Amino acid sequence: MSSVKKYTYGEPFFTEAVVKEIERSAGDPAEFIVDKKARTFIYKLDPSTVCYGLGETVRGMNKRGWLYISNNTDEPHHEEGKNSLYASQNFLLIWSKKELFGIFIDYPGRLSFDIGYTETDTLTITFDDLDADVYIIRGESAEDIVKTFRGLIGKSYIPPKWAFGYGQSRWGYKSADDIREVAREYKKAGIPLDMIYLDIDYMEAYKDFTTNKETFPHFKEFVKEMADEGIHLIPIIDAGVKVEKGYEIYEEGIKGDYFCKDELGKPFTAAVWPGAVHFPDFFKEDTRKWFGDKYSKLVEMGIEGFWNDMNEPAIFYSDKGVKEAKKKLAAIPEKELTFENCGAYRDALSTLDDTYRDYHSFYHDVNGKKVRHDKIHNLYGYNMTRSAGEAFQRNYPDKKILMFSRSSYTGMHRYGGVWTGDNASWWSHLALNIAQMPALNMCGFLYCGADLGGFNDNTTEDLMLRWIAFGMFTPLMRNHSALGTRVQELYRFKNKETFANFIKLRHAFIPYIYDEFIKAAENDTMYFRPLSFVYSDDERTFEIEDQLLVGDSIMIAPVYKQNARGRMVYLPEDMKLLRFRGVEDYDVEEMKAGDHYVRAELNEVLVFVRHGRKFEIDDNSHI
Ligand code: MIG
Repeated sequence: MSSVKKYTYGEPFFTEAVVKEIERSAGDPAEFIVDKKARTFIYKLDPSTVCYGLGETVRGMNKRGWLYISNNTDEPHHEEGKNSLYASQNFLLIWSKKELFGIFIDYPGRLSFDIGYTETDTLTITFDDLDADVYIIRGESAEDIVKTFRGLIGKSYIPPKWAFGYGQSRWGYKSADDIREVAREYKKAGIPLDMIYLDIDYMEAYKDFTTNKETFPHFKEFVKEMADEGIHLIPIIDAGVKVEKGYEIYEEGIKGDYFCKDELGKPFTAAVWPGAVHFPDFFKEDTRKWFGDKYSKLVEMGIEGFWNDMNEPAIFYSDKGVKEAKKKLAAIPEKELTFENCGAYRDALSTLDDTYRDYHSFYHDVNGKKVRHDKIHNLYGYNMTRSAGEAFQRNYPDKKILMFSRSSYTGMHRYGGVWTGDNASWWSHLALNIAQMPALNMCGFLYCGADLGGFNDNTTEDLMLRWIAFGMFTPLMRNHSALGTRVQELYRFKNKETFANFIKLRHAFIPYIYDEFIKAAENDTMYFRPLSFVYSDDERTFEIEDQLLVGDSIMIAPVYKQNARGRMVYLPEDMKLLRFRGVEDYDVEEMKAGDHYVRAELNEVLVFVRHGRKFEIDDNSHI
């Protein structure tokens, strides 16, 4: 039997994360010591307590032992020391030998989860403002609790089936010819390719919903040309709208009063890629409708998928920031080359992109009420993506459009998926990718994936091979990298044949992957599960963060260490190991429960089939 209790504090903002009416319980949740003055919820952690959840964050699956802050941030360095990434999912599963429950905190402002960080045996949740709905979910098992939570927040977004193919992306494809070259080289190498992503370079001066007439001429025909090659083009859309007289979106935004305002009631201005931009106020229904309808400009040219970026929103700097920096610079004594002055120069400029200041200086119009951005900050990307999702449902009710976003909050999972942003070409980020997937799934985000091969820094061929061997199980399978880094299209490497085999394997796995994905979406279950969710009687499984159950039938144990030719794998039950080198080239081995050192060469993909389950592949699968 599962149960949900809802406790309301202060005046919660209506986030629309929860779609189910739950009656309000009186008092405080018995699980926590609530200190309203300090705005904290405190829970004593048992030595056996494991905490799962929080969506896409740094570190491992068990969130115990670190400080996580829900504060959506354009954070391009996903190091262990970071507290916030792009998204906030305030769902935590607390699981010890003594008890098991979930907590969801529906609060769009800054919220911190000190999970045994300050004091190893204490979980302290601290709110900026105690205006929140707090849900306590109980159930018989972790899966039961997740299912109940998912029932509260509504069904997950389902992308078109072709979006389960393989996509190539890179920041810096400058022209249609660059894109053609990618398509051609993939073909030449015999590596299947289903999508090419268009990063900001396809636009004219980084203006949303424009296409560059010089570098991407005859865009509609170009989209068709690629479609004829079996390739979907997926353009990026950024949150900020360029301030430019005569630019349709800007003019309409001003006329329709669709932008966020500053203290004085003028459209708030900040600098991002296009230079000065205004941010659409996605909390207004008419803004959402207006902006969402603009995606049709590209849909009418044959586009069937998008990725929403910079929607935390990311801000490079603002007028206020520049003024502050100038003032600080002016105060530094001239000509004195001292260590202190060096620090002062640095400090003056480093506060240029102080988003804390900027998020406190613009406002939204929520049903006629002025709400300062920081109070509802974590909802911005959600509402941008919602604006698109609502428009797609309205304008193309019979069509499925691919949509995923960088920033998110619970509720956005109904409108799109997510990618995990600017990771790096590091082995540790392949491990991070593994740990992040089930955490996202718990919170309703099923269509997700990371930049395969790594975004920042230079990749290596072996990292790419291992990452693709894992990425072929993630619903969103995209190779993406940053401008200036080593090129990493699969045809650039020596082992083209292996890469071709891997992508063909992905295709052959799609019937399984897609079925399991749809099952998870329809039944509010998880596509990726930690082992402990299924084998909770086996204590060992709580410590395994580098193996995952994928759907109901299989387990994977990716290799994520350089120069490793295998790894230790823990089998909680007898399983059958399928060792794939290609769609038709695989061995089968029966394996007993327990610890094993399992060889896995760079050209192999290992699938462990659970006892009594089936894993069928389709060697003729096309999408
Ligand atoms: O400031 O559009 O996370 O995927 O390639 C960087 C350029 C802006 C950040 C995204 C990344 C994308 C990049 N964008």
